[in-house]
Amino acid sequence: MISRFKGSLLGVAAGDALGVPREGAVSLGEVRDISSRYTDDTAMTIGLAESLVECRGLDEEHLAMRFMCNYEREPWRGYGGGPPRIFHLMRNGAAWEEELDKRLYPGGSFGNGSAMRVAPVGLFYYCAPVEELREAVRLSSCITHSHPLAVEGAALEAYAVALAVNGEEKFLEKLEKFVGEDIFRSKIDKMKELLKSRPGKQEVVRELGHGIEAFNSVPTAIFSFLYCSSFEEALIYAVSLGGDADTIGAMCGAVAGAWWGEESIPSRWKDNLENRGYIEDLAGRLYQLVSRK
Ligand code: F2R
Ligand code: MG
Ligand code: MG
Repeated sequence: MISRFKGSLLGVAAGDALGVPREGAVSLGEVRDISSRYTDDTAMTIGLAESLVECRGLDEEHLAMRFMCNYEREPWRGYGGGPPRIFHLMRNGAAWEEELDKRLYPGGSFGNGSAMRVAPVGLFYYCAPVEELREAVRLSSCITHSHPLAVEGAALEAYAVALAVNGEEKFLEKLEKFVGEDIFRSKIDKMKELLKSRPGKQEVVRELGHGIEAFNSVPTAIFSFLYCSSFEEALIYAVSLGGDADTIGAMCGAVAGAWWGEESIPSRWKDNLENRGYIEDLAGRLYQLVSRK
């Protein structure tokens, strides 16, 4: 179990760093080695794990402050457009509870920023009732992403991590029962069709998307995990789809690492991962907390 926890958080960092050179790419080329630092995906995942560990559960106020302080310490991590503006508003006195993303986007943000960081919630609630997991995801998302489609994307990703930690054989069936929003349900239907064939990458991108929106990237990351048969293959495949490659890589890595465990991550990747020891330590502390519950 501890290997699955470590695999998931290291998986986020590995997919993120592997995908960085391909972020924004329209071609379908491959990257096989990590040569970059991790970005906002991993930085925010670390913030969420730190807050869960320090508060022994989800405390939105603590989490909002941790996200803001971590951003202020490392603003150069390649954050999306919305979160830095929200953190500036907070620093200038705006209340984090006010769903500040609604000041930036109509109805709030449906970017994938709350799904890319959500793995620690999936780990922490891996054996809790699904409604508890869903509520914790909602609280963690709304600080920066209150749009229902962002919350649903983050919930789907967190649940996928929880199913993977459990080594759930009926993974896709359970995901199908869990999903609430139509756009994600239709992507899961497409995913099932694609898994029956050997689709080209262009077709996968056309059907599932590879964009910055939660609904155009969370299903793609989960598909990449389901389509491949090892951690390494899944991550190389996920980032080869281009588009929001670091984030699709990070979200695929969270699930693949939880499924295949830390040992499945190639050492040539682990050895090159920035802050590997700290990320592993956080995963270990999260595991200790959960195993004492
Ligand atoms: N920002 C990036 N990559 C850009 C390149 C970075 C560069 N390499 C550098 O070094 O600086 N990556 C990161 O951002 C993504 C996560 O973004 P997040 O946190 O969701 O941001 P935001 O601003 O909330 O939403 C992203 C875009 O989604 C569209 N959008 C959201 N809600 C919308 C709405 N209601 N209506 C219309 N559009 C909406 C907008 O285009 C937002 O800009 C990850 O890829 C991460 O890696
Ligand atoms: Mg990023
Ligand atoms: Mg990205």
